[in-house]
Amino acid sequence: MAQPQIRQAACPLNCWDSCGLHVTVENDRVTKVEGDPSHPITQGKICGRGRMLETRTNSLQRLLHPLKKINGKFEQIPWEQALNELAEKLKEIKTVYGTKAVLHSHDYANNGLLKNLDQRFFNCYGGVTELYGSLCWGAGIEAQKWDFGDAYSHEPDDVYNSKNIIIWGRNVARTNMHFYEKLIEAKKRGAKLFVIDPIFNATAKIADQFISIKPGMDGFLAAGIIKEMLRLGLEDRSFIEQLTVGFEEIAWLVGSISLKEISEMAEVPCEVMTHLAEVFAEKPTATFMGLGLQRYQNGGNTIRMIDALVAISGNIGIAGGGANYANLQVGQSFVFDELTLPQFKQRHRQFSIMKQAESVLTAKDPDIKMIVVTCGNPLTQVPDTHVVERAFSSVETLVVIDQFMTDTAKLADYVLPTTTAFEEEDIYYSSMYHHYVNYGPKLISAPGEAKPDLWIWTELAKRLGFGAAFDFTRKQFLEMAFQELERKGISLETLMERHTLELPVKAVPWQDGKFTTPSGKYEFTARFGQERLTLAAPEESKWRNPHLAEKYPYSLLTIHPMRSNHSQNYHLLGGKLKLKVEVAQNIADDLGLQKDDLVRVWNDRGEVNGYLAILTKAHPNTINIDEGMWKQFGGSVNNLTSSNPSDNGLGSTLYDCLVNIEKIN
Ligand SMILES: Nc1nc2c(c(=O)[nH]1)N[C@H]1C(S)=C(S)[C@@H](COP(=O)(O)OP(=O)(O)OC[C@H]3O[C@@H](n4cnc5c(=O)[nH]c(N)nc54)[C@H](O)[C@@H]3O)O[C@H]1N2
Ligand SMILES: Nc1nc2c(c(=O)[nH]1)N[C@H]1C(S)=C(S)[C@@H](COP(=O)(O)OP(=O)(O)OC[C@H]3O[C@@H](n4cnc5c(=O)[nH]c(N)nc54)[C@H](O)[C@@H]3O)O[C@H]1N2
Ligand code: SF4
Ligand SMILES: [Mo]
Repeated sequence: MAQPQIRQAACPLNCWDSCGLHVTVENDRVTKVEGDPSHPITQGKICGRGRMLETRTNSLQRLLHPLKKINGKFEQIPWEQALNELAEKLKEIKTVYGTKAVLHSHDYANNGLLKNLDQRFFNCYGGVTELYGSLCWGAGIEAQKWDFGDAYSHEPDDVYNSKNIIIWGRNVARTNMHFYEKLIEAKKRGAKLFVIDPIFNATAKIADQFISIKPGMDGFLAAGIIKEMLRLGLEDRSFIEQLTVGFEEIAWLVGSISLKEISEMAEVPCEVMTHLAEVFAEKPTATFMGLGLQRYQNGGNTIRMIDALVAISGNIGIAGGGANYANLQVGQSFVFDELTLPQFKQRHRQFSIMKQAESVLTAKDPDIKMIVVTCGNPLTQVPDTHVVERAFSSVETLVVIDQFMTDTAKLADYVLPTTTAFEEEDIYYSSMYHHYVNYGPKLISAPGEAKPDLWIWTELAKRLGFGAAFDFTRKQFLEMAFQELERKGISLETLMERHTLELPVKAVPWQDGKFTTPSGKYEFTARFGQERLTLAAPEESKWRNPHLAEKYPYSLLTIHPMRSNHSQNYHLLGGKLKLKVEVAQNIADDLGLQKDDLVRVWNDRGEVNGYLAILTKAHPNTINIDEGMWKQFGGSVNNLTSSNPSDNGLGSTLYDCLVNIEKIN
């Protein structure tokens, strides 16, 4: 028996934190996953989802062989047959209908850099129908591009320079645990902490002040704070005059509504807005936005209004300040085009990721003949599940590459088993929070016939006549993406040796006052002839849709689960899982509902049944059902959500959702 060895590795999960790991390996098996104490940001601590990578790797539910559905039942087939048949189909589609008849449906279930090579495959094939936008953060990213030119955050330790810290719709304690640790430390060092959220979450519990808000109304709240700031003369005149354009427009906009009206709509008292104006003016004040905040039809405008508040208060480009949302600088360190070869794409069509199902059902010239799903589980994660199910069942060939038999995989004609992170080499980073890239070596062999995604692309490429494009080792692919970094003296070799490296990004973005907008300044105004910054309520609200609001009086949030990364862990948790419907106290009181009652939550799109829990101190008329649940455990809450895109077209409206609720037997 070999002695257990502790190896350094990296968490692959789509998460703010991108942790360094210590993985115990014994006889070609992973037996434990812990934190790597030497990682500069994550410092030896990891969450339950990270520890469960052990269960995920060793699970008896892993897919071990290629499967083909024959007469409605899956049968095991050899890889050779699966690859030959798929290559034949791809050739035929290309000749008869053109390559755009293939849809590549993907998400970002794995943060590995080499996961992007699926695009290399589809580009070399000739270009397929791809998805644009993002269910996750699309509205906010686009909003910050209009305002600043890009979406950049301050480096993690800069929070220790802040006098005030505003956590605006980010569930830090649950989704971003290392930032939570920093918040506790910043508080010890004297910073004041404010949490703005419809839910009194674990982060709210450590706040100096919790501001409860009606879901989707944060743009109004920001406008109210700006209004008070201008009334009290607290704005940063020199920043506004020297470094921005369009201030008159926003001053006019906030002047077009009274503080009282804002207070009534956002359900936040006037004096709270006055106080927050003073807090923002007491610089430096750092604002950390979450992603839940912008999953509304008005999501782009919400983020723009919050950006505007941060700008007007003069908290841009200063240590301890910032409109922190995402940190795209991190990913921009790598040369993606070398990996994905966009120049080989001859034909091209795009569907909105939100509307992918509707688009599949209505596509013409050509219609969709094949869907290939990678790093995604659309049947659980994409809004409006019924339509997704119809669309994904409607095509001639559905191919799903996954590690487990997910709800999406169950619909497939071919299911291809893939490796988990410890069975392949890659590097991992997240453009959400910190700016360290981690190396994840291959630690163990894959079980059964599971193969890396890259192996699958390579084998298909050989059969389709573009094998040369994949004739590289994993290390050579990583080197391609590292070209820019090598020029700056940061080498892949060093990363492989040290396991984590700091990327050369700006610690305090926009400090030089040079923005990457067309005007070179911060822009309160529109870009590219797009809509002006506006004050808009959510689509599903009494202001925009009074009939709907009468029928469905409650706002449904579908936030990220504590113990699972989206749909990735539920089947591994064990025990009897129950779908939990969390409601604000007033709903339980008004409807006479009690804890553990079986309830039905419904709207025109669908329904979900689950057991009631009370959300203490949540904003009135708010309900939450965590996302990611599999059919067998109660079903995805996306049965209820809308596939409409956000105002700027690039984000989802997953939380812009009205429902009703009743007790059932
Ligand atoms: N445990 C766990 N952690 C995760 C993930 C996971 O699945 N599980 N997923 C990872 C991924 S991919 C992402 S994108 C991030 C997301 O990280 P977060 O942005 O922190 O989480 P979300 O669940 O998207 O958003 C939830 C927060 O937004 C609040 N919220 C919702 N609507 C509004 C609103 O209108 N106004 C305000 N002010 N607040 C609102 C919710 O009450 C909640 O506190 O988390 C990452 N980390
Ligand atoms: N209602 C509602 N819906 C949501 C959200 C919400 O807040 N509310 N959040 C949205 C957000 S922020 C996000 S980011 C998306 C996430 O949506 P997805 O990325 O689709 O969700 P996951 O469950 O993380 O992963 C999907 C599948 O990828 C597989 N997978 C993991 N690693 C690999 C790999 O290396 N290769 C391959 N081929 N497959 C792999 C997993 O086994 C899993 O089945 O969901 C969105 N959907
Ligand atoms: S899921 Fe996030 S917090 Fe948990 S171990 Fe992975 S990177 Fe760290
Ligand atoms: Mo996400």
